[in-house]
Amino acid sequence: MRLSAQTPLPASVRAPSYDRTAQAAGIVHIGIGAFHRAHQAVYTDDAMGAGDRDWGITGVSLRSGDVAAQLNPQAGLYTVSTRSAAGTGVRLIGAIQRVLVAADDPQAVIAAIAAPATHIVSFTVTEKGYLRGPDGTLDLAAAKGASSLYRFVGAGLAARRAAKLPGLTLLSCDNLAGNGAALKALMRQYLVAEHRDLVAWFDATCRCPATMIDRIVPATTDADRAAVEAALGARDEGAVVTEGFGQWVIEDDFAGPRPRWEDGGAELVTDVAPYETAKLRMLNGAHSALAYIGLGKGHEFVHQAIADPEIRPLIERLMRHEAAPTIDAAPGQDLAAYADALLDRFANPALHHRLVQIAMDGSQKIPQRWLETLAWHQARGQRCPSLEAAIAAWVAFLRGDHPIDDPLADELRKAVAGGDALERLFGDGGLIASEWQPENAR
Ligand code: CS2
Repeated sequence: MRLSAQTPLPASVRAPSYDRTAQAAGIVHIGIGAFHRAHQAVYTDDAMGAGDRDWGITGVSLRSGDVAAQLNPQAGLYTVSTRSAAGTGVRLIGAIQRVLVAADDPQAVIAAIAAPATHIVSFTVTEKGYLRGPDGTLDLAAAKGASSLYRFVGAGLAARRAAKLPGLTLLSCDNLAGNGAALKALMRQYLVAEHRDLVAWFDATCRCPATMIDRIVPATTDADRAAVEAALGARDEGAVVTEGFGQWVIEDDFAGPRPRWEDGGAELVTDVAPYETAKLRMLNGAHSALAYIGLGKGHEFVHQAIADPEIRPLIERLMRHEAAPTIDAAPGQDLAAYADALLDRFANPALHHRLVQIAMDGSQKIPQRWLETLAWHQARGQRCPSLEAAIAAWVAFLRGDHPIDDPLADELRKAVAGGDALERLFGDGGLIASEWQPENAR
């Protein structure tokens, strides 16, 4: 039997405490993958559970119909399982109302963005979804393509302005450095090219706050769905599995109303940068290093790689001695304690987080995870042995006899074929624009 609003739930499973059918949709979320369902949707469910109203989420997949097929027959309902050594908790989330597939029904997506009840359009489209060229500016040809977020947001904003509706908050929840400013600059570049008449209105009425988003969410497996079915007594095709920990730090700069996400534990601050930089360089930097070094040594999961006595000291050094010194900590932000907590999270034996999941899209992730740290130290005449080992492991991974999941896969394969791989990847005019110059790291 498929999960539905009528499914009798076991007492151990917490369900939404609010009337789902009485909520307007205040949020359109583009990129409705597992991360969003385990993160922002849970904070939004908490806000509505605490009495805030009309923050239902209209999910959008730009291309694939998979999530729509998982969630729509379940009226948007799905479970989040939190797993730790102590056991598993299961909770039913009601914040998502429906899922649209932009490739099948583009007008419905534009109409959702242009709806009067919508105040926020948020994004988890992964690094490559921002369609940046090598210099970080918008790849305009790609942005005009059928599955570009910019097309839908541009058309939705045009419809709002025509209808004299207020502007929107565009909320990037991806692991880009300065994600709010980055989205704003890219969106603006698109509008200048395609909707010039909207630019002044966009500047005056829309906002793009920065966010630091954090929760480890492995891809759901068939075994995970079977475990949820056993616990629930119903089949949940949209189930997601995650850790107990979650963190969301948001720049408090919204165009209009926003959910009381602080009711779910989100932190609203004036400057996200110290949190975002620490997260990208320490957590994500360590993750990518664990992926390439761990795969090179035959490991499959993060918890196995961090338990390897040859890898763990290298990861500790990366976080504590290479990444942490580059970060201007906020008052009260304790980077040593942060590194301790990250090591515990990586070691979580109940979370089967595949290293290959983290290894994908290296060309899009490595600049903000490793290269900024390397450049910081290089400017001070210092080396980073752990990050240099991670770079060597990435090159070895790219040379390996397996498919490379990366938008630059072909170019990367060519770049690493010869003896000057580092130069062709990171040097002047290399594939990956970088302040870090590899000349002394060969
Ligand atoms: C990971 C992230 O796949 C990856 O690249 O490093 O998805 C990571 O799990 C999240 O950013 C944690 O918040």
